[in-house]
Amino acid sequence: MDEVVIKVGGMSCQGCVKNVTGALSGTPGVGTVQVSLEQGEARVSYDPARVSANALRAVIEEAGFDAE
Ligand code: 9UX
Repeated sequence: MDEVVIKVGGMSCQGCVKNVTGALSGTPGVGTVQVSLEQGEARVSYDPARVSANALRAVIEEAGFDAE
């Protein structure tokens, strides 16, 4: 597993955190997901054979937030 920390813009409550977490967790190839409202970032472990860091950014954007 690789790990990436992606800056996430636009999260303003824990509901946003839950939405971002759910979008990432539901993506094939994703392992652990830790999203911090305070830090405004998502720490994601993923299998680089199945998904890329850029694809993870796209997932965050599709959920309605800004990614790095
Ligand atoms: Mo909170 Mo976030 O009510 O999209 S869920 S602002």
